[in-house]
Amino acid sequence: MGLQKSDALDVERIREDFPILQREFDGQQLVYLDNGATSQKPEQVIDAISDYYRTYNANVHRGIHQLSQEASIAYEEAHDTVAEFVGADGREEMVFTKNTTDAENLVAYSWGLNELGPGDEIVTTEMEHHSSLVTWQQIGERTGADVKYVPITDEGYLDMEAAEELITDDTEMVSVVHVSNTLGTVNPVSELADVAHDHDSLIFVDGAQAVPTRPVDVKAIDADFYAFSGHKMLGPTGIGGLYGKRELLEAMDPYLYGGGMIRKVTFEETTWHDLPWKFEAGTPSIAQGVGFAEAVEYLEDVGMENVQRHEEALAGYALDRLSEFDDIEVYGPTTPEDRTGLVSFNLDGVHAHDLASIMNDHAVAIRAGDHCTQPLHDVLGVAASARASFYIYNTTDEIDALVEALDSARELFA
Ligand code: C6P
Repeated sequence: MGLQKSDALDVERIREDFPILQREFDGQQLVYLDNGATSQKPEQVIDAISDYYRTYNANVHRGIHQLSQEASIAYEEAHDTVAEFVGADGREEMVFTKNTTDAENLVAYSWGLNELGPGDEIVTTEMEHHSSLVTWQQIGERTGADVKYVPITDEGYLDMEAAEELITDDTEMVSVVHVSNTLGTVNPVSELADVAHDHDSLIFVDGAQAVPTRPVDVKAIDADFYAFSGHKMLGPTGIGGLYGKRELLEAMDPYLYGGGMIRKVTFEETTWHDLPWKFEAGTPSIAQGVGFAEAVEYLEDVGMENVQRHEEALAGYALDRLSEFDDIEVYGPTTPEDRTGLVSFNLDGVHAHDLASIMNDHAVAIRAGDHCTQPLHDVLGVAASARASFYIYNTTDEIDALVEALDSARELFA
C-alpha cells in the first residue's frame, strides 16, 4: 500500500482497525472516498457501543441502580472527553446534539429567535452548508433580521475584504463554516471571530469538516459557538457536539422541553437543569455518546497534527494527479495547506452522477451532487460536482484507483 507523499500516519496499521475496508465488490477491493459524508468506524468504536449494550445498558440520570450509575458516568464522562478534545472548558460547555444540523438549529432557535429582530443582520458566507444557510435564512424570515453573504474569490477563498465591510455594528451573528465541504477551503475563523467581536457580534462556527481533520481549539479561535458531528470523525451517527461559551449557554432558553432537562417542575412553572443537561431533553443517545468518546480517544492516539498532515498530503497528491488532465475542473484552493483532504471536480461532458456511477463499477465510492451547497454550486456555475474525500485510512494508491476509474469514464463517454 503506497503512501508516497505522507509519512504522517501508519496507514496500513490503521486500516486493520476498520473491518469495512476489507469489503470487495465483484472481486474489487472497496476504495472508500466518501469520508466527507461520513467516516468509517474502527473496531474500538464498534466494540465500545457493543460493550455498552452488552454490559451496562440503562437510562441515564434516572436510576439509582448500578447499571444506571455506570451508564450515567460513561455518558457524562463522554462529554468531558469531547469537550477536552476541542478545548472547551468542561462538560458545561459541551452539549451533545444529534449532529451539526441539530446544533445549528439549537443556537438559531434558542438564541436567534429571542435575540434578533428587524434592523439586525446575520452575516454568513456563500460557501455554507444548507444546515447553516437554510437555518439562518429561516430565522431571518421569522425575526425580520437580514441575512448577508460573504462572497468567495475565484480561487475559492472567502473574500476577507468583503467580510470586513459586511460585518458592521448591525451584525448580531456571524456564521461561518470552518472547512468547506465542497471547496475544502480552511477559513480564517479566528480572524473572523476578531472582526465579529470588534462589532459586538457573536460568531458561530460550523466545524463539521474541521474537527475530524485538524486540531481545533475553540478557545484559541474565540468562537462563541462551535458545532460538529460524531459520524464524520469515526464515531456513530446520531451524536454531535455543540460548544458554547458558558455564559451564553447559561443565558439561553432551552431548545427542547421535557424530561432530563428540568430541575423543579410545578403546575405553575419549571426551572432548568445545569449545563449541559438543560439542552439535552429526553433520553439521550447514550450508546452514541459512549462511541463518540471512544472515537475521540482513537483520534487522540493517532494525533490530530498527524491527521492534518495526512489530509494535506492526500489533497496535494489528488490535486497533482487531477491537474494532469485538461478536461477536469477542480474547485477550491490549489494550495494543499489551505485546504483539507477533499477534492470536488467535474469531468468535461460527463455528469457528476454518471461519474460516481462509473466509479462505483470500480468499487470506488465518491459523492456526486450539490453536497448540500446549492447556492455555492450556483456561484461555481455548475449544478453538481463529483467529490472525493479522504481520511486517515486512505492512501495514494486509492487516489490512483480513482484516476484510473476516471480514465474509463472518459473512454465510455468519448
Ligand atoms: N456534510 C457531506 O457529504 P450533519 O448532517 O448534521 O451531520 O452535518 C451537516 C454538515 C454541516 N456542515 C458541513 C460543512 C457539512 O459538511 C455537513 C455534512 C455531508 O458533505 C453531508 S451533506
